[in-house]
Amino acid sequence: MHPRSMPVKPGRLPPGAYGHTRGVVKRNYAVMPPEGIMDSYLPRWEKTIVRFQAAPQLGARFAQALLEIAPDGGTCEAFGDGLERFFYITGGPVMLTVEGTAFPLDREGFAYLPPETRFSLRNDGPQEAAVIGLKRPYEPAGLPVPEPIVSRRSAVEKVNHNGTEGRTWEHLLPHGDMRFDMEMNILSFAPGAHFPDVETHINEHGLVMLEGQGMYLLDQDWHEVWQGDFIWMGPYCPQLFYPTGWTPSAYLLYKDVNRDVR
Ligand code: UGY
Ligand code: MN
Repeated sequence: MHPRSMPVKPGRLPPGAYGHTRGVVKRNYAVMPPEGIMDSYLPRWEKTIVRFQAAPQLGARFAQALLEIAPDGGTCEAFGDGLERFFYITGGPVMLTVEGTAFPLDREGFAYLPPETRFSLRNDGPQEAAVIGLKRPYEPAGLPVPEPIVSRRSAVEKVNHNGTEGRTWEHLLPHGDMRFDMEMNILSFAPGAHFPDVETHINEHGLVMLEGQGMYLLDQDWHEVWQGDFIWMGPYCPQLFYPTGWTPSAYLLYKDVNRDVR
């Protein structure tokens, strides 16, 4: 078969089209298609490929990675590092143990762990599991530290903040609760729905395309993005998304919130 007639995995270039990528890293944003994010291996993560999407080395103030956990792999992570964590399962099942209580989590399950939480995340199943893992230093605000949360996407209400047809938020963490210094939201767009304005804000974002595809304006540049892509948006990066195609689009979005500037 001629290489150009071979089936192409979505997001991949046809064989022979070497040296081309949709990936870009700029001062205040980055677009990373999954196939180009290289593998790391960490001491306390057994049988796990860690694909770092965001890290302080990029300019981000959080770290995010796609964790590909083989059967019988995972972590009993270190504590006492002052980091809060968020996990979102994109391919399960996995077993999350929080302070001695075990929670089986399947695709679209998620968890928030405040700093100093004792936990383990293991793949006890027969297939590879995939988990988006985010960590960052918790910023205290003179309020009680939040409790751990373990839940699933289907338990979260879809809200429409602006009364705009076809555009919804799922707030995976309690919205407006000042104990939290971060939000994790799923934003969904029916074909044709988009935000009215290009937004520019002090907060940064880590974004994973969960469904569909679309065009993202980042700073002055338009980028085509698909399911599986990662985007980092630094503070004050002008941004706008509109979906393309006939199916809904959705992305998981990290945002630092609820804290004053220093
Ligand atoms: O909440 C947000 O900042 C969101 N509207 N940003 C985004 O989707 N890029
Ligand atoms: Mn935004």
